[in-house]
Amino acid sequence: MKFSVQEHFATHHHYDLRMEMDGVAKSWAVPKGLPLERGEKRLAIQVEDHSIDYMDFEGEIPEGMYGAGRVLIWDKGEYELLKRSKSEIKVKFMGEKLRGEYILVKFPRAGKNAWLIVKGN
Ligand SMILES: [Mn+2]
Repeated sequence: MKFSVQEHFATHHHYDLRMEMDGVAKSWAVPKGLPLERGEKRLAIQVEDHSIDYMDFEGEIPEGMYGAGRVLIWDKGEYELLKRSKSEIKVKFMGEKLRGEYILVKFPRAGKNAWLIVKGN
């Protein structure tokens, strides 16, 4: 399965993590970017599923359209799904920048679609 992280220069600069799952790209907006140090946590807001094709998109979303601004691929590669439940997704990323285990856990305190992404081993 593949994943990608798009850097998105929208009104609010953020990163979009996308993971191929159930035939779609499950997607999270990560305002501060993905954690790179073990134990580091970042807020990740789950957003609507995207098409798998969109995972490779780079370019300019035109002014006036939702998400207007430049999109760049920040990282991409394969991942391995290690565990998945309603409230926890554990993966192993094999990208250029993201490598090793990452755990997404639901974080309802920060809102209905809020998760934390934590870098594991
Ligand atoms: Mn975005």
